[in-house]
Amino acid sequence: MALGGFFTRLKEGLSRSTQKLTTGISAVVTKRKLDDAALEELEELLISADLGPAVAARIIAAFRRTRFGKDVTDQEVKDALAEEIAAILAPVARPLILDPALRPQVILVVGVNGTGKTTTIGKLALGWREEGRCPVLVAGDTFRAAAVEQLQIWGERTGAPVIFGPPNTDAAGLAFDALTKAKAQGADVLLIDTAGRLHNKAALMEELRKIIRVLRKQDATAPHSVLLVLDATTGQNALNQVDVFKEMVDVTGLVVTKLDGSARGGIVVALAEEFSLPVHFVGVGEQAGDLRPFDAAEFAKGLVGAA
Ligand SMILES: Nc1nc2c(ncn2[C@@H]2O[C@H](COP(=O)(O)OP(=O)(O)OP(=O)(O)O)[C@@H](O)[C@H]2O)c(=O)[nH]1
Ligand SMILES: [Mg+2]
Repeated sequence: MALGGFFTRLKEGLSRSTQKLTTGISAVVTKRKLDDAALEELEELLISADLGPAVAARIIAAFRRTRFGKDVTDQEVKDALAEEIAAILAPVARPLILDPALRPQVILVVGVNGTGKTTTIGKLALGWREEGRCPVLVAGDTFRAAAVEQLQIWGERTGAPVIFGPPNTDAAGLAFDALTKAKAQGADVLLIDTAGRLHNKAALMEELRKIIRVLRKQDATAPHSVLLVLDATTGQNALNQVDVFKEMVDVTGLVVTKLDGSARGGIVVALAEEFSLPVHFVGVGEQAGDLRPFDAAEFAKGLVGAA
């Protein structure tokens, strides 16, 4: 798809977040100078749009320096906001690049249940297949039969082999075997799906750590990426999820899904500010083509309706 096409898709996906911000901006700046009261309202708006208090304070301080007491239009405020937001996002907008020297590059996909792990794996596999790479998928969520089936459907759609075991197989053992097979096949990427919910946090931590321990018996550098998938509709809760998973495993990057179903796209800005973890991809729909590399300027413009 052409880049222009993607920007349209991103804008559509972000429309609920955008609408919330733009309606608010119009209400604040219409026929008014950017005075103390207006800046305060703008700050509240940014916080309510999930950008977080630290980001909101920083943006308002910049506005105070450059535009205080001036007559401003909606468009000027949106453009300036987009610029400030893009500057915050730029350092975390880092693509997930496959290292051709790794055969395979092992990617562990983690996150609480329902955030979009399995769907994201399917979308990634499709994208890489289209680039002529060979991904292999592992159904590491072995507790639910439906989880295995869901990954198999993606396997059929993308032509990527899916490695799975009988119900309740040990996920670490399965991952170990999958790595052996993927190596033998000369696969480029091994994408490991994991369970989002175990009976408690300690059990989930033990399971994830065991998968990593076992993989390292074959490849001391594995997993090469640990992707944490976050659901934008959960808003501020996504921040807690990063804290929890960072404690369990060495998260290397984020994927933020369901931006299309949410007015909480600002959470990506709060995540960037708080954790500085790379944001590799954003999900703006359920379809295979709806996972996109994260672009700071595009996202910022889409979010505030600047373009
Ligand atoms: N609208 C929208 N829906 C999404 C997106 N990503 C995933 N979904 C949907 O979210 C639901 C949950 O996705 P899954 O991929 O099953 O999530 P999961 O993390 O694997 O869930 P568990 O296996 O239960 O832990 C599915 O209905 C997906 O189609 C997105 O970017 N936008
Ligand atoms: Mg799943």
